[in-house]
Amino acid sequence: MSSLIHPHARFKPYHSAAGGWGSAHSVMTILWREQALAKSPKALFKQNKPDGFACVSCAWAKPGNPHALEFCENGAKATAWELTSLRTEPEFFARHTLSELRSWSDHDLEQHGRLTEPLRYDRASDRYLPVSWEQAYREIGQTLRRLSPEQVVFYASGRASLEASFMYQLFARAYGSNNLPDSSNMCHESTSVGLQESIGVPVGTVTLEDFEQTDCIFFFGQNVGSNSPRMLHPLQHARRRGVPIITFNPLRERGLERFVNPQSPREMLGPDSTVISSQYHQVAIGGDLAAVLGISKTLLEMDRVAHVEGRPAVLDHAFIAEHTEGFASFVEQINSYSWATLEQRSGLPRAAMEAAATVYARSERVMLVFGMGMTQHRHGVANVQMLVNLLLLRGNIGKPGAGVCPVRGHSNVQGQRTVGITEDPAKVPVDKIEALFAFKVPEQMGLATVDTCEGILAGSVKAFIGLGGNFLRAIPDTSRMEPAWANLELNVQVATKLNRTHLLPGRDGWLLPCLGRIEIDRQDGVAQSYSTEDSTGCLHGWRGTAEPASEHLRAEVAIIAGLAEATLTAGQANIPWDAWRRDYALIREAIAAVYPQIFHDMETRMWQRGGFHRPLPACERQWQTESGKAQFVTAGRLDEDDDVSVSPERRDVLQLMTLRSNDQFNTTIYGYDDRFRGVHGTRSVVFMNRSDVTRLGFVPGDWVNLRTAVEPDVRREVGPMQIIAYDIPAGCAAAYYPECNALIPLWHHAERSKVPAAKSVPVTLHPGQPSAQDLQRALAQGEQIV
Ligand SMILES: Nc1nc2c(c(=O)[nH]1)N[C@H]1C(S)=C(S)[C@@H](COP(=O)(O)OP(=O)(O)OC[C@H]3O[C@@H](n4cnc5c(=O)[nH]c(N)nc54)[C@H](O)[C@@H]3O)O[C@H]1N2
Ligand SMILES: Nc1nc2c(c(=O)[nH]1)N[C@H]1C(S)=C(S)[C@@H](COP(=O)(O)OP(=O)(O)OC[C@H]3O[C@@H](n4cnc5c(=O)[nH]c(N)nc54)[C@H](O)[C@@H]3O)O[C@H]1N2
Ligand SMILES: [Mo]
Repeated sequence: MSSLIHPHARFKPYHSAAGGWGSAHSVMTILWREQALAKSPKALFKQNKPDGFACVSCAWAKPGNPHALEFCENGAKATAWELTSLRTEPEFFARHTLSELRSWSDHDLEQHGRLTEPLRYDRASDRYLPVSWEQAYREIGQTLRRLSPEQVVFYASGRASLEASFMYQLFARAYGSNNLPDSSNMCHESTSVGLQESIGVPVGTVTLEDFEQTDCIFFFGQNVGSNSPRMLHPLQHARRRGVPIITFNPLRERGLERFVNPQSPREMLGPDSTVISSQYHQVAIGGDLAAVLGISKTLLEMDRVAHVEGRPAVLDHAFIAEHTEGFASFVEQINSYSWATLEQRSGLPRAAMEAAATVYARSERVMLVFGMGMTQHRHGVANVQMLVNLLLLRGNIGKPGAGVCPVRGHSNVQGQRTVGITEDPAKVPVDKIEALFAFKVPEQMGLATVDTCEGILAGSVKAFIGLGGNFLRAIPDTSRMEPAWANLELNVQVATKLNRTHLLPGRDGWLLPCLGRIEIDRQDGVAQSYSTEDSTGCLHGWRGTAEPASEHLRAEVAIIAGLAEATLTAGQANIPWDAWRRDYALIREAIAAVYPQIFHDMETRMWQRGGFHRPLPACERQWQTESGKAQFVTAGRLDEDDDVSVSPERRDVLQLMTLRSNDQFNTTIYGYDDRFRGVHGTRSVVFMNRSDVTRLGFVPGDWVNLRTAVEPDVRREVGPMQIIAYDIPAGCAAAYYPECNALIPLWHHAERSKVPAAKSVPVTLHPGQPSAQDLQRALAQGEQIV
C-alpha cells in the first residue's frame, strides 16, 4: 500500500505530558484540515452533552455534569472526520477504478470525504456506479431470498445505536440466521466470557462515581492517553486526592505517566503536570498472569505473617468464605510457582510485584482498569479471570469505589450486545421475541468473527452484510482472507466513508451510505433521537445536531427497515418495520418489551442527567454464575506460546504486539503522527529493545520485514519497516494495527473467546528493501532514530 511514509518522517522522544498544548494543537490542525467547524461551528459544544450527541469515538462514560467542552483530542478528531466538508461522490468513482483505489492508503481513502449516494459495483468497468435506494433494497432482498440463511453473515461494528442494533439482530433472526459477529469478537469478548464465568455479568461493575470513592487504581494493558482520554480527568482528580495508580504495561505510555488538562487555562500556562501512575511496571508482553500471581503470592505471605503475629488479616476471609468458590485451588496454584518462575515469565523483579501488593493490601476500595493488552492474547480469558481473582482476595467487587473496569472500544459496542447482537441464541430472550414478533428464532449457534472468516475461506459463507466497520482490514490473516473474500456472492456495506473492505466487492457489491451519529436524523420531518450504552453500563439518549452530509443519505434504521421489508416474505414475521422507521420511540418500546428489567420507562429515563445504569447483580454481590458464587479461576499455564523461548535473551523470535497510534481510530487513520511515542510522519516502524536490535545484527534505522514465526509452510510477512530502539522489555516488539494484521494467523486466537491474539504474535526479522522513494525521503530528513 502506498504512502505509508510521509515526506516528513522523523522520530524524536516526546517529553511533554499527555493533553496540554500538544493536544490543543493536534485538535486545531484536524479541524482546520477537514474544514469541519465551518460547517457546524457549534458541534463541538454539543459533544457528550444532555442536549447533544454521543461522541462517535470511544465508549468511555459521559458525566452527568459535563465540562463546557466535554471532549478530548481524539473525540474532536472523530467529530471533525465525520463532519468534514469533503465528499466522495459518484464522480469520484467515475474517475477511479477499484483496482486503482486498492493501491491507496487507509488514510487517503477515508480522508477523501463522506460517501453521498448508494452505489453498486459494475464488474465491466471495475467501478462503483450510482443506483437508487429502491433498486438496492429490491435486488439485495432478491439475492438474500435465494441464499439460505446460514450462508449469510450480519456483521456490526459497534457504533450503531441501540435502536438500529435491535432492529438489525431482529432482521437477521427473522430471516433465519444467528450469524451476528461484531467487533467485540476482536476486542472485549474475552472480557464477556471471563467475567460472566467469574462474577455472573459479562460487563464491568465500575461507574464514574466509583472513581470518586476509590482509594487505589490498577491499570493493565490500556492506553488511556490515546484511547479513552476523557478518563484522564477522573484519574487526575483521583491522583490529587492521593489515590495511588499502579500500571502494568510493556510500554511507558505517556497518558499513564503525566497529564495536563487542556481545558484548564491555569494548568496549560503553569509548569506542572499531574503524575498519573505512582508505580509503573513494564511487564513483558503476555506476562500479566505471572505478575498477578506474584502479587497474590505476596498477599498470601503477608496474610500468613499477620496471622502468626496476631495482626488483622490481609485477605478478606469473611468475603471469601461467604461469596466465593475455588479459593483453595487458587492458593494451590500460587504455591506451585516459584518466585524464579514468576520473575522470568512476568519479566518483573519480585520487588515490583511486592511493591504493588503492599499498596493493594493497604487499600480498602480497589478498582482495576484494563484493555486490549489483556484480552487480545491466547490467554485473554485467563488474563481477565486472573484480574478478578486479585480483586476477590480482598472483597473488591460489590462495594463503592471498587470493581472491575474493562474499557470498551466502540461507542455502543457494549449496548449492541445488550439488545441482542450475538451469535449465541441462548443469550437472547427467545420466548419474548417469538411471542412479540411471531417468528421462530433459529436454534443453531451462529458464526462469530473468526468462524465467519473460516466460513469465507471454506466457501460456506456466501454473503456478508456490514453495519459499519472495515471488516476485511480489522480481521487477522488479511493476505489469506482477501482472495477468499473476493468470492462472496453478495457484499453489502453500510458506511459513512470509503475503506479497503469496500474495494473488494465480491461478485455483487453494494455500498450504502448512511447518516453519521452527529447528523440530524429526520423521519417524516421529525428529528429522531436514539440511545447508547457506555463502558460503565450507563444508558443515554442523544440527538444529532449537524445537517446531513448529503440529501441522499439514509439513517441506519431506515436502511435496515428497507432491507428487511425487501427480504422477508409476507407471514415470515410480524415486525412493524415502517412504523419503527418513522418513530424511533416505538423501537424503544419494543426493546423495553423484550428487556423490561433494563429498559422500562426508557423514554423518560434516557434523558435523565447522566443517563441511567442498567442493573448489574454483581454490584449487589449477587453472583449469577453456575455455582451462585464468585469464582476464583486458576489459569492453565503461564506460557503464552509454546513456540517462543521463555528466555528473552535467547529469542530470535520476538513477541510482537500490534497497537494503535495516537492518530487513528481503529482502521481509520487520521494521520501519520504518534506524538506520545515520538513518531512523526510514518506508521512503518517497529519498536524494539536496543539489546535485541544489536543481538539480532541490526542497528536502529535499518529496514526490516517481519515474518510470522509459526506455521512455516504459510508465508506471512509485512514490511519494510524501520527499526526504532525503544523503551520496551527485551524479547518484545510493537508495531501498528491494521498494517500488521497479515501476520496474525486466523487460528492464533484466545482460547474460548476466539479474540485474535493481536498482542502476541511471534515474529522474526529479515532485512527489508525500502523503495528508492522511501529511502530518499528518510535520508532527506536526516532523521534521528533513537
Ligand atoms: N483515539 C482512539 N480511541 C480509541 C480507539 C482508537 O483506535 N483510537 N479504539 C477504540 C477501540 S475499538 C478499543 S477496543 C479501545 C482500545 O484501547 P486499548 O485497550 O488501549 O488498545 P491498544 O491501543 O491496542 O493498546 C493496548 C495497550 O496494551 C498494552 N499491552 C499490550 N500487550 C500487553 C500485555 O501483554 N500486558 C500488558 N499489561 N499490556 C499490554 C500496550 O502497550 C498498549 O498500551 O480504544 C477505543 N478508543
Ligand atoms: N491487529 C489488530 N487487529 C485488531 C485490533 C488490534 O488491536 N490489533 N483491534 C480490534 C478491535 S478492538 C476492533 S473494535 C476492530 C475494529 O473493527 P471495525 O469496527 O470493523 O473497524 P473500524 O475501523 O472501527 O471501522 C471504520 C469504518 O466504519 C465506518 N463508519 C464510521 N462511522 C459509521 C457510522 O456511524 N455508521 C456506519 N454504518 N459506518 C460507520 C466507516 O466507513 C469507517 O471506514 O479491529 C480489531 N482488529
Ligand atoms: Mo475494540
